[in-house]
Amino acid sequence: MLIINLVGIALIFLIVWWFWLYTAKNERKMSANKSNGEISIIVQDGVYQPSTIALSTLTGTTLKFTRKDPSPCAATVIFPDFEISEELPLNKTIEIALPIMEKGKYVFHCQMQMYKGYLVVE
Ligand SMILES: [Cu+2]
Repeated sequence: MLIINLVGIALIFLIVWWFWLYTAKNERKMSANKSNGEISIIVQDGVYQPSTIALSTLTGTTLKFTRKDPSPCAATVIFPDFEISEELPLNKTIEIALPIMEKGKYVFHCQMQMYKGYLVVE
C-alpha cells in the first residue's frame, strides 16, 4: 500500500514537472518589434519563437505562424481575448490578422496551453 502511494506521488511530481517546470525552463524570452505590420512566429520544440511580442502601435498587425512541430498539441493557436482560433497545418505559414488592441498583455496558446506566448501592447 505504501509503495503504491509513493508511486502515485512520484507520478504527480513527474506530471507537474513535465507540464509546468519543463515548459518554463524551455521558454525562450524573445520579443519582436513590429516591422511592416507583420511578425513571423515559429512553432517548434514546445515554444513559440518569439514567445513575447512587443507591439508599440495599435493598428494593422498580422502574425505569420509557421508550425514545425508535428505534435498535434501544437496544431491550434488560440487568442482567447479576441475569440480567435486557427488551425496550423505543418510547415505552412498561416496569417492571423489581429484586431486593434488596447494597451495590455494578451496571452495566446495551444489547446492544452503547453505552448504559450504573449502580446504586449504599449
Ligand atoms: Cu498544446
